[in-house]
Amino acid sequence: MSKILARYLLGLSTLLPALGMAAGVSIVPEPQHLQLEQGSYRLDARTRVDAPKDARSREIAAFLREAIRAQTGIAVREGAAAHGIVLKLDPAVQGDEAYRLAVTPERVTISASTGKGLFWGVQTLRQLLPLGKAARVEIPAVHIEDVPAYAWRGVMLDVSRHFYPVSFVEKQLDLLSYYKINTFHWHLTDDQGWRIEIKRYPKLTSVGAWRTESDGTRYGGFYTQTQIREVVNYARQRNITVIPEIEMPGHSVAAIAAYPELSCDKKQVAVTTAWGVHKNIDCVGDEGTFTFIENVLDEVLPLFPSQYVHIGGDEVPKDRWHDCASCQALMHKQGLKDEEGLQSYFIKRIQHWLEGKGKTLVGWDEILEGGADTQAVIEAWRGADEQAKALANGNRVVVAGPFYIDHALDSLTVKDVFHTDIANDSGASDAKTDAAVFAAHRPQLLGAEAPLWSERANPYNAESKLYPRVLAFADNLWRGNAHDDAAWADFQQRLQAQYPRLDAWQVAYGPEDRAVVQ
Ligand code: TNX
Repeated sequence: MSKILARYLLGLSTLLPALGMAAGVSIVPEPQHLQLEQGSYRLDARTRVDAPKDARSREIAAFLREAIRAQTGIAVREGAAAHGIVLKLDPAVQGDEAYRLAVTPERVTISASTGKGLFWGVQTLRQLLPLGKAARVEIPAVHIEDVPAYAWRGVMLDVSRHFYPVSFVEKQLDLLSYYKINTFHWHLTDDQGWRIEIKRYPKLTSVGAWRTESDGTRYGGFYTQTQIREVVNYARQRNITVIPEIEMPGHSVAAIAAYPELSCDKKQVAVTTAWGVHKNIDCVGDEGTFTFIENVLDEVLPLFPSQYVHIGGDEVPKDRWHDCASCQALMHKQGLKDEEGLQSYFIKRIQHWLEGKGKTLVGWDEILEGGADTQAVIEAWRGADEQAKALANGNRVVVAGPFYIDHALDSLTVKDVFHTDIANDSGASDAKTDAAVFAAHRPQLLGAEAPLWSERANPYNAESKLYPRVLAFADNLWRGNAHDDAAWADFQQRLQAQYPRLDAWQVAYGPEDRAVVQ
């Protein structure tokens, strides 16, 4: 018996008695309502997939047909059939990402009011398909009504500290989408490398994308605009929005290495190989800095249809602004109290420019320093106090702090990720006050992101950090309120049943697959 098959059977044998479920019904993230019915639907070469005529529905139907072929070997064709799979746009299924999936012995029906819902219904159906090639397969009869608790379910990848090829990124998009993650935050620039082609500033990639390591080797890489478009489209097909992050005014050494005039002292520097926080930042006192950033963003925006644009804003040491005459002059002219005021001025200026282009700014929680405009979305990474501060200020919030999957597997366990309740954080310095703020501002909480920073991650070990924690993260955010021990026990069972699927895709997941199933 193959290792894959053995593990699959093991997964099922532990699953069945515990949940009283039919073979193969084990879904991550767990649907909000799942009812097992009698019998099963037989999928074979006679099966047809019927979809509405609009472009997105047809694209989703084609995706489903290809997924069935890849997983079972069965080639199902397009078209209506008495005994078929039907995708239906139905306004009665309420919720932007909501869907209904009904599998009966006669047919399979996926209904949703949007293409997003239809697509998630397809992803759930894929999890109901058994693994392995066969001329026909049985899909257990079920009735599922499903909708996510949080609208923003993201994973961030830092491609600056280490570079990841397009093939790696696309494989992750396949996996993230399979678990209904809908946001891919692409951290494209940082001190150690600029990774996106900007035609007007060719040195950003000819210089800024490369660094000389301590052993003398040249390390780097970047994505061309054509590649970026390809990835964004690949993600779109899979229900994932790509949010670009262009870091400013800090974490910009690679940009400064390419164009030293961006810095306050205008000195030539090299792309750094040192991790951490660097004092050499974009110069706020120089108008040329804003011209540069706007020109860069003018090329970035058309590549990303996303409503949101992330501008970083984290870890901005103010030393250089303190020592810079034009920065100090600007500070006095604007009537700003200190350098934090300058940071707030900088961020607000970029924000208003982005708003003029119809976009919404996202920044790390440091953009609250010196005062943030309430229209900005705050990504809270430093803890519950910052999360509370952002909520109380009136901003919408995405929580990242508890989900740093670059951290070691024993310091952030699968269980930690599963148990964290972003709407009721207990890690605050003044937990009581924060709890009240959290409760009062619940609608401003958009969701969360799991960031994979890459100082210690690279294409060879990243999957061991991402999986299986991303599955716990996806389950957490989709369900929203299942954090107790019974939910954890149930998740562990469902997780076991996912390993054969991850094996089939050759995912090099982390060692937590050895977790004991109680
Ligand atoms: C802090 S989180 C950073 C990153 C690092 C990370 C390492 C954040 C907004 N900034 O630049 O990669 O710590 O864990």
